[in-house]
Amino acid sequence: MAGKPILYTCAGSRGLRASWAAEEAGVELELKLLPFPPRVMQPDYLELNPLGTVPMLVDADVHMTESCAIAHYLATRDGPSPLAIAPGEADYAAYLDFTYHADATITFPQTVFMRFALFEKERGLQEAGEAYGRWFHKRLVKVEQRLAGGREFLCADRFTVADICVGYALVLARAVGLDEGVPDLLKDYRQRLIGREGYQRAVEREGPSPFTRG
Ligand SMILES: N[C@@H](CCC(=O)N[C@@H](CS)C(=O)NCC(=O)O)C(=O)O
Repeated sequence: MAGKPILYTCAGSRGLRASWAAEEAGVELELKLLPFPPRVMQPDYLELNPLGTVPMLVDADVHMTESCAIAHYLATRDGPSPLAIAPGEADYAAYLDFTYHADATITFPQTVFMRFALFEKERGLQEAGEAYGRWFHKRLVKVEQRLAGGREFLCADRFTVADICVGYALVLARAVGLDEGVPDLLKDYRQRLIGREGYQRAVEREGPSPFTRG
């Protein structure tokens, strides 16, 4: 495919799943860093992405707005990659399941926590926000059980996009004050992930962010 894919993102947002996957896969991205939240701070972005959310990937006529899907796309854009698990390979179904699980089930309660317990306290819904924080902790059980038998990574005994997608949620948990309820096993797993050069390059490229500081 001609030209570099363009990633519209805010430093440390869920777009990090995409920029991290690109670093791991060796895909060169053009990074367009927007102020947060772009819907307010950069209203002309709504012409490109009416949702106003980040990340958004533009790759020729490809337009994508889901961080986990973008991470998978970038990992496989230039051909099969060990970062993804192909149909027919062992753990294919688990790979899909954990990749989708990362945002739909784990990051979802984190974002409600952030909105009501941190960013919009004036709405008086702080208690509801805190309840979502506790719900996030409960929802870590599936990843915890998966790793409990001594697995280093979630699927196929190797690092994949599923680890990137779940790993981002654990990075976010630490940054926004949700780390107390994160089991030690998952903190160790996070350490393994963020020690990777691909993660460090992606964070460095995106620059400082309240969503990734430890
Ligand atoms: N499911 C989408 C959610 C995207 C999303 O909500 N991103 C947040 C940043 S992490 C955002 O853009 N928030 C600002 C807003 O909603 O205006 C994904 O995984 O990419």
